[in-house]
Amino acid sequence: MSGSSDVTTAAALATRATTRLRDSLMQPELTFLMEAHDGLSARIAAGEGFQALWASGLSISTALGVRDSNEASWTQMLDVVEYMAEATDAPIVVDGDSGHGNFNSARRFSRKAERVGAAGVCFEDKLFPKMNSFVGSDHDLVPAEDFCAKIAAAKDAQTDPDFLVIARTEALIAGLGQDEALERAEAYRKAGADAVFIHSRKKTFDEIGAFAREWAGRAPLVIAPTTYAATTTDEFQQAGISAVIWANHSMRAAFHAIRDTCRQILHGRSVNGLDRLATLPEVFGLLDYDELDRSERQYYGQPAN
Ligand code: SPV
Ligand code: MG
Repeated sequence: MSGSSDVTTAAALATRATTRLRDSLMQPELTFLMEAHDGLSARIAAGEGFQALWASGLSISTALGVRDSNEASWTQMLDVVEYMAEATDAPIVVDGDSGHGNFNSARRFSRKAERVGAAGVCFEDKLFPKMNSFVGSDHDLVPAEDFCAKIAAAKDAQTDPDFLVIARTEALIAGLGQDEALERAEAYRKAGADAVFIHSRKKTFDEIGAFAREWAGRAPLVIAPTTYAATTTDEFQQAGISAVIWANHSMRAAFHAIRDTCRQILHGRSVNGLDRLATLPEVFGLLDYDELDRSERQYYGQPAN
């Protein structure tokens, strides 16, 4: 890395994570938020260069071995987010589900998310307990006014002016159509949402593309192309999308990697050939074990071993 890019990186990191995320969403290039579900996946994603992270409800729940239906409590979710925030400087948007109750639970969640180091929260307009958007057909929404109260309360609760509150409408997931989705998104924008997350479980980008055309840039638009994965990011950019959440990809990658390793050890009776395993020096490097040595020398004045 050159001297001048060192300076650029240091200057970028000196800016608060909240400000970096807000600035990133406001400029015309796509922002990528990579899913992370613990400190390790957060370190890996940020280390690879993702600008921001998505603390996914689905992936954190899955990593905890529970279902994405508010089986983990909101404090359990934020305990994980705290490890993620300690592990990286990358801005983190926390999946706040439907706010874990009423306006008061939503604002308490949001305030606590900010305290543990998140750069923003995202709430969705489903009932509590919510069910993951890709499971079954039971996706009833709360009345738009109730959800507006959660957004307004969360905005009032933030202390950092750049902290983001993202409103997610599940109107398309619930089969309520474009008009309802647009009406809700507009109401949430007026209630103070900094950005709108429009979700779909269609296999093509069509319904999101149609929404984006009508929305016409009223506020930054966020998507999670889990099912319409064949669409290119250029198409998202041309449609005026601001941010793309790769919502569950680390968790799904880990799922197969862990399972295949278990199978090979159990049935192959050997770890030979498992060359995709991380080496321990790689692991120690990522977690900066050397820093302990350096600090020990600094504080005790002893030579390193
Ligand atoms: C999550 O990652 O938990 C999300 C996105 O909410 S999705 O699972 O696509 O609904
Ligand atoms: Mg979720």
